[in-house]
Amino acid sequence: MAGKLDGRVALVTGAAQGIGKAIATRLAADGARVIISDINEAGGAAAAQAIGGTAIAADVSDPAAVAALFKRIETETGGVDILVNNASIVPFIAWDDVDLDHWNKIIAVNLTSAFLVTRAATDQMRAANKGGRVISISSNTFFAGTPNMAAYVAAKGGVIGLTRALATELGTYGITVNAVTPGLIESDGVKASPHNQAFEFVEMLQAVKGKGQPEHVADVVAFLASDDARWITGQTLNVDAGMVRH
Ligand code: NAD
Ligand code: 4PL
Repeated sequence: MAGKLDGRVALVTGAAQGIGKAIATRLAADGARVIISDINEAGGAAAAQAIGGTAIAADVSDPAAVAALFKRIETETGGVDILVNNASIVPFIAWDDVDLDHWNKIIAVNLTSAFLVTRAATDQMRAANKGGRVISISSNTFFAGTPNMAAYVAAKGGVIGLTRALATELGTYGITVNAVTPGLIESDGVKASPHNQAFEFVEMLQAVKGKGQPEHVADVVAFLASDDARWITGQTLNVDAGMVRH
């Protein structure tokens, strides 16, 4: 059956588990050739095998690792068409414990990584001269000002800023650049963290009730990756069952 993403090469960072894995699964179901890149080499390999994709392990906050990743993508696929910036550390840390080491680490993994990977991906897209899609996973904590994640919220705001700026500079090459802001999602990472205790409170604020699932985000990312979304760029699509309005 013809898929909406047939013939497209999609890179999803941090896709060994959680929301990234659901995005990789959905893009593969739509026909894309999916590359999973995660710092967790074994987890990335298992996730890729499950969807008939390719795993290329990389720490996306490391410039040398990102350069090596894109060299391999170039030789193995001819270049990426769809980039999903998803890799992240999702901290739960009180402001009193936020020191410079924590700040630098969170900014590196949640914001600088998006710069490094988008830098390389958009160079590759323009060299191939066939347009492309950049979709970055931000967070509705940027709108809500959620506590216990100050550096994370700052980084996620940075991702929205990068999205807005790049849309203008890359639109002329047929590349759209958008962000998605999920609310609380029951991912592998969240299940293993104190955020797992917040579902009751968050559900109270949601217009539509229920526990956010990775697939709720993956379905929206698949839309933004598709031709149906060709007239959408520079936007931030909020995916949180109506918890916040922006
Ligand atoms: P998760 O912790 O379940 O998975 C994150 C993945 O990123 C892991 O596989 C991890 O190994 C990988 N990763 C971490 N550091 C990396 C690095 N330096 N290089 C490469 N890979 C790295 O997280 P999740 O909840 O699925 O979150 C996915 C995305 O969704 C993140 O961008 C997160 O900020 C965002 N988000 C999550 C929620 C939520 O409630 N779960 C809400 C809003 C936004
Ligand atoms: C509403 O991005 O969006 C907790 C943890 N609660 O990471 C998030 C909400 C978390 C969120 C997030």
